[in-house]
Amino acid sequence: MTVLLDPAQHGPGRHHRSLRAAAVRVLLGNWTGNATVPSRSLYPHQWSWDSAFIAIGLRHLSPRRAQRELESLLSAQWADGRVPHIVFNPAVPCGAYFPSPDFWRSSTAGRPAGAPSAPETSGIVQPPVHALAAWLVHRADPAESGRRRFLARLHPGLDAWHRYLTAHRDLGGRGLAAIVHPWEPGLDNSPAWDTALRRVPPAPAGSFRRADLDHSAASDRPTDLDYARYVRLAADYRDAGYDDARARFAFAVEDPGFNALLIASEYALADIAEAIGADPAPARARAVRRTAALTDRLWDEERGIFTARDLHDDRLVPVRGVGGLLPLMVPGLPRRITDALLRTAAGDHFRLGEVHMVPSYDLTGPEFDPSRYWRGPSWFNTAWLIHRGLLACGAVDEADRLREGILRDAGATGFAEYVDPHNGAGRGIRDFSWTAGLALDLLCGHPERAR
Ligand code: 9WN
Repeated sequence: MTVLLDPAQHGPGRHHRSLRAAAVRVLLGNWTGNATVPSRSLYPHQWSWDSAFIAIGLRHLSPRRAQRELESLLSAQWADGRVPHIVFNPAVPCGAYFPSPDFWRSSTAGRPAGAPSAPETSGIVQPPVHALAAWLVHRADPAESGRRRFLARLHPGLDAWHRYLTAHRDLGGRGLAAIVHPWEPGLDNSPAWDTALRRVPPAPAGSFRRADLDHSAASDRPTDLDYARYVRLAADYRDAGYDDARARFAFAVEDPGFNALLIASEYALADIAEAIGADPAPARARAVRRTAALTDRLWDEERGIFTARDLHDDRLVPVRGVGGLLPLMVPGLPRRITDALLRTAAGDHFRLGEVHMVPSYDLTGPEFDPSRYWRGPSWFNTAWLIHRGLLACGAVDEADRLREGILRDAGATGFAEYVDPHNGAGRGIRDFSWTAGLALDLLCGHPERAR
């Protein structure tokens, strides 16, 4: 049963205690014995960046379980280094989620690219937040981590993952990782992908059946036309054997959010390397090079935000999305850029501090919709990332206000998937795992905040 909490009735101290208990209940309820599903109904398998955020929350509950969350994800890693965006649970009926394992066919179509023979997985990826998560999990209990040789065991896989993105996904040849499907940045139907997606011929209507609408309101989800294009892109990649050199990508975009998270994770990977006595220099060098490429390629001076670059015409996409604020987390950006980002966050397009959390898309943009998925609603994971970014930039008051807002919205909506930025009404499904995990993390404080 979803529990709704109102701080006005309980007072902040009691509210936080009840919120903590409720968040723990969600995480325990969504644990499958090996990993955590984002949602028992809508997303009944393991998702890549969800598991990273969930582990960040689980570390306060059980560092051991947080380690297993990441270990189980990496045990499905492909031999070419990619970490698939979904790891399917064979015990769940095939039709429970679409696209299902028999659509992706990883163990056969993906075999030449190094997919494991089991479990079945998808063939695309999601943002590489895993090294950051692994480092935070380690820091929660270094003794337990050391006993289980957690970092030493995870390091080769994380390193291979970053090398895959560097070697296979630099489709523009300028030092940034490209996404080849709107599901890859995790911000699936952001208006930032609209122009690139319009070039993709949709899969025929009736050639697939959406399972998402069994669990969520159609007005909160992507349209059928978007879905038909997602299906076409994934099927084309599959039919090219998920081979990045062979595939002809109808959709290829350099996304600032994806690359900012990769940079943050490269620094975490360097910390991990140092902790286990390996060489931190390669990861650090990659982070520095990628930061320069991010600024050269994706900084939009006129808009005061990072924007995506469409590799089909090599032009910046003139859309302000929350992914463009995520570089606030990137160490070493010029102060002039972080100051401009802070102004943009506080200005009319995102109204940080005035609306609920951080809208996924420009509040004044022509496509803004307060309910539909990534086209306006505020999400908890991007708010958590921006909270870290604000702290890193020294905007402590703004960070503290955002933290309080995240906790209020999480409790008031029963850990909704996302919320209407204007009135905080919950949208999508409830008891969503990363909402619970990241709320728990903010409630427990950051052991690394002192760094
Ligand atoms: C497709 C699991 C995932 C998140 C994504 C979010 C949504 C899937 C879907 O759910 O995407 O990957 O079916 O809509 O957009 O960020 O990882 O929670």
